[in-house]
Amino acid sequence: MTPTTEKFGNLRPTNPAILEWVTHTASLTQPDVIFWCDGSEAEKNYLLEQSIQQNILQPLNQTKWPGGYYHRSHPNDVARVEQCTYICTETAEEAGPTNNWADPKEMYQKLYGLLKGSMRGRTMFVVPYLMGPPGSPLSKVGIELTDSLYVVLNMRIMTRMGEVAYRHITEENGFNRGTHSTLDCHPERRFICHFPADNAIISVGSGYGGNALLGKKCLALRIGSALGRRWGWMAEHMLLLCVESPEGEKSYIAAAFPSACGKTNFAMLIPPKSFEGWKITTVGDDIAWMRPGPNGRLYAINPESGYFGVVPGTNMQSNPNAMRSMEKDTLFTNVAITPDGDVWWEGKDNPPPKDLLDWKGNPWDPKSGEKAAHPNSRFTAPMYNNPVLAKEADSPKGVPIDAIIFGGRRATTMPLVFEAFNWTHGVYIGATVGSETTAAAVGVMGQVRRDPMAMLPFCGYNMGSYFRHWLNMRHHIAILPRIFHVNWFRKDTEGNFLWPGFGENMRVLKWIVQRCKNTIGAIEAPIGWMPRYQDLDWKGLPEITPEKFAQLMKIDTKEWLHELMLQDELFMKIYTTLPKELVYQRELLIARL
Ligand code: GTP
Ligand code: SPV
Ligand code: MN
Repeated sequence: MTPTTEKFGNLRPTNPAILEWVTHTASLTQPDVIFWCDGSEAEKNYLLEQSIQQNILQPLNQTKWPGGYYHRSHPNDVARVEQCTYICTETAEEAGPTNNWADPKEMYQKLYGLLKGSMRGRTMFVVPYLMGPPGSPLSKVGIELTDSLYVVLNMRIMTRMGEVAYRHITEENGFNRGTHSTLDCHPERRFICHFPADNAIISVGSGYGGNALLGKKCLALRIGSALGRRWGWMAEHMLLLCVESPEGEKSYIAAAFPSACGKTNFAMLIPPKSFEGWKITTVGDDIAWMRPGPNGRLYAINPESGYFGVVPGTNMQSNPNAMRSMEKDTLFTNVAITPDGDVWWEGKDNPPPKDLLDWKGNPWDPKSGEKAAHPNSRFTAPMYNNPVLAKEADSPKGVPIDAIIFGGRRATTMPLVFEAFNWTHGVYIGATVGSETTAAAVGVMGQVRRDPMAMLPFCGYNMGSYFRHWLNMRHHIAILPRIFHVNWFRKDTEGNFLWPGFGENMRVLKWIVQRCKNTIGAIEAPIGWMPRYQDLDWKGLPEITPEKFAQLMKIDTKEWLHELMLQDELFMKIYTTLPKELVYQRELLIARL
C-alpha cells in the first residue's frame, strides 16, 4: 500500500478490522495509492491543490468568496436517484414495498463485479468520520473508502472527519463500512446499496450529494433508521431548532419536510422585526437522531457538522443566515459563474451578471428560458459559519424536543397549520404527509406523492414497521412532544403563494411554542386543533387579513375526501404491516369530516 506523499495521507488506524477491510477493498478496486485522511487543515489545503490541478474544483474569486470553490458535476449526475437505491435485506418483506429490494448475496456479487479494478489509476481515500458530537452516546462512526476528491472535501465539511472518528469506535458500536467509486458515472452503472445487517453501504456510479456522501442519507438515515428501530431510537429527516422567547425560555423543535421543502430555511429563520426579543438558533438543518432520555423526554442530536443546502431561491431577504454561512470555506456545486469567479443562481439578485457560464459550462442566454444554475445546485458550508448556530449543536447530550412538525409542499388542501389531538393521531398525520416532488431527486417535478415523515426515500426498512416503531415510542417517552402539521406553500387560483413564508413562519412557530406551554387558544376542527385568527401574532403583517387567513386555513371537504383516497394508495401498498391504529385514525377522520 503506497502512501501518496511523505507528508499527507498516512494516518493509519491500528484497528485490525479496518486494516483488513481496507486491504480487501484495495485488492478488489486496485487503486494506485491509498490515502489515509486525517482531517487536518494542512491535508485540506493539499487536497484542494490536487483538486484544482485535476480540474475537479475551480477557485472562486478569493476576495469575494474566501476559501470558496466551484464544482460542476456530470450533467447526468445532479440529484439523488431513488430508482437506483436499494435496501438489501435477507427478505423483500424487511425492505418493504416502498423500497427497491435486492438479495444481498446477488447485489454484493454484482457490485464486486463493478468495483473490480475500478480505482486503477486513481487514489483510494480512507475517510474516517464521526456522525454526532464527540462524546455523545448517540454518535456513530463511519469510514468511507472513495475515489472522489470532491467527496473527501465535502465529507470534511459535513462530518467530523479524522482521528476523532477512530477514537470513537467501540467493540459494541463498531463502524459503518462505506465503499464508494464513481466508476464512469454512467446511469446504467449507478447503484446506491444498503446492507443493514452488515452495517455496510456500497455506492457506485454517482459522485453527487446524497448518493456519494455516505454519512448523510445512506448512514444517518437508511442504515440509521434500521439501527434505531433495533435499539430503540429514531433517525429522522428533520431539522432541529431552538426558539428563545423574550423571557429567555427555550423550546426545541424538530421538523420533517421532504427534500427541498424548507428545512434549511426554517432552521435559520430570522423573526420579523415586530418579534423583538424572539430568537431562533440552528441545531441542525437536515437530520436528527433522537432517543428517550433519562428524564422522560425525547433528546435529539444533529449528526452532521455542515450544510448541503439548496442554493436557488436563497438570498439576503429569504435566508440571510444561509448567505452568511456561505461567506467562506464553501463549496458550490452546479451554480452559474461569472468570468471573474463570482457565483450566481436564480433568485440570488437581479439583474443577473453579464457573461455567465451556466451549470453545464456553456455561455448563458437570459432569454433562452434555461436555468443558469441547476434547480438542485447546492452549497456545502461548515455549520460553524452560521451566525445563529445554537451552542447546543455540539452538545453530546442533545436537546429535549418540545414539538415535532410535519409538513409538505402543497398548493391546495393543506392549511397553514394544525395540531394533532395526541401522539397516535400525530403519527397518522406524519404517516400520511403528501408533498409535490422537487429537483432534489431525479424524476418528474411537482407531482403530489405520499412522503411519510419525509422519509419515503430514506427509510431503511419496511414502512409499516417504521410506523409501528413510531407508535411504540410513546411507551418510552413520558413527556411526549406535541405534533403539528404546516404548509408554507398553499397557492391561490392564480398560482401565487398565499403565505409570505420564510421569516414570517415565526408567527406559526410562536403559536406552536405557546401550544406546548398551554398558553394560547385553538379550536377543534375535524383534522386537528387549529388557531383562530386572534391566536396568531399579526403585528407588522397587515396583509394577512382575517379573510386571507380564512383562505389559508380553509378545510375543503371535497379536497379532503380526495386526499383520503390518495392516502389509501399508500395504506394499501403497505397493508400487511400497516398498524391498525392508523386505519382507525383514518376512519375517525372520515367520520369527523
Ligand atoms: P433538502 O436539503 O433537499 O433536504 O431541502 P430543505 O428541506 O432544507 O429545503 P430548503 O430550506 O433548502 O428550501 C428549498 C426551497 O424552498 C428553496 O428554494 C427555498 O427558497 C424554498 N423555501 C423555503 N422555505 C420557504 C417558505 O417558507 N416559503 C416559500 N415560498 N418557499 C420556501
Ligand atoms: C435531500 O435530498 O433531502 C438532501 C440533499 O438533503 S442530498 O444530500 O442529495 O440527499
Ligand atoms: Mn434533505
